Amino acid sequence: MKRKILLIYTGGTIGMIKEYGSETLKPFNFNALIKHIPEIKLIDAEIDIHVFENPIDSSDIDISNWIFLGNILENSYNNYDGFVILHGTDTMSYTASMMSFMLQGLQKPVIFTGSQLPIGELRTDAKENLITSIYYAALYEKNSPIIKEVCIYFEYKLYRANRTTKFSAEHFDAFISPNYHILGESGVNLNVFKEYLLTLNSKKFIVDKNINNKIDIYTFFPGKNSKLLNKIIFDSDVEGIILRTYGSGNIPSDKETLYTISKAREIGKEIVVITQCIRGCVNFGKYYNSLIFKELGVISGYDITIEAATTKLMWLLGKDIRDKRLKNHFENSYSGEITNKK
Ligand code: ASN
Repeated sequence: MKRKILLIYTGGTIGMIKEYGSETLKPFNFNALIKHIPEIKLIDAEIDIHVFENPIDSSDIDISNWIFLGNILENSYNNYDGFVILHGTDTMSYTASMMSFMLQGLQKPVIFTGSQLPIGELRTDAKENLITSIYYAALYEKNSPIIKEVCIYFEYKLYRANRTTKFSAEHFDAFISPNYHILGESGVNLNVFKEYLLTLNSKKFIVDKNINNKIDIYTFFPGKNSKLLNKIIFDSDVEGIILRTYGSGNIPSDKETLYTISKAREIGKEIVVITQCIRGCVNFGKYYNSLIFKELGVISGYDITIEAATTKLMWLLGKDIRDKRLKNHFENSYSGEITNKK
């Protein structure tokens, strides 16, 4: 049976060309570029294409694009067996993570992909990424989809989207999944590692589009002026702050920093602690320098990526979840984004 796939083109290098007389890449009409992949017609699937009216470099992605994408998926969900979303690599992990939260009760494959070289270039990685993504989106067994979650497919690997981070601006292998096993690998065969996939949840499919972007990220570094933390907490309307701490959740133990964090909790500012390390996990109280978070009952991001942490916080705040409930919702997995080690 031929599977129906919706291919959504948002922009990114995959569909860019160099402007005449310049070396700068800009988004181009994708319908014209798709002609470069005649192979697409040979795939045993029915493919419809939805092209964003104004394709963008993914550094221009914002909340309105996420809501727009959510609307497309909401309106077309019942008419397709799988979805492939072409997106720039720069912020792909953010958009794909946000979709993994917005698309609650998802029971079909949603595969993000893109490329490091435009589709029109001889050495492009776009063809393989696009064609194999379509295959993964059309992968069914006994009339039921094998993948029921949001993934990124890139350079022969299938990842859980909300576990990825863009790792290289140079290599074709642009993404890594530092704290979770890959979900599949394509070689001669199209492999899926079923034991790592999300298992079916019984919730009804809904697209939950409420997002609150009153958040910020604060990165610690040795020598930083501790008054800056004070400023971001007291002189702004941010409701949630993600602290990018050292190692397993450690911060400087000077009076000003500790006072600011306690005061922030007192006035209801939400704090999420993640680590600057690519791999590993936050562990409050392992060292004296993270004890304050344990004492104040601050939210631990455990092994979450910065992309999943920011999108998850925006999404949970958008649902008006606060305080203890926020801690509980953040620290537990919605779509496989976090390993709560408690
Ligand atoms: N700047 C591009 C983008 O994110 C990079 C890419 O797609 N490889 O849209």
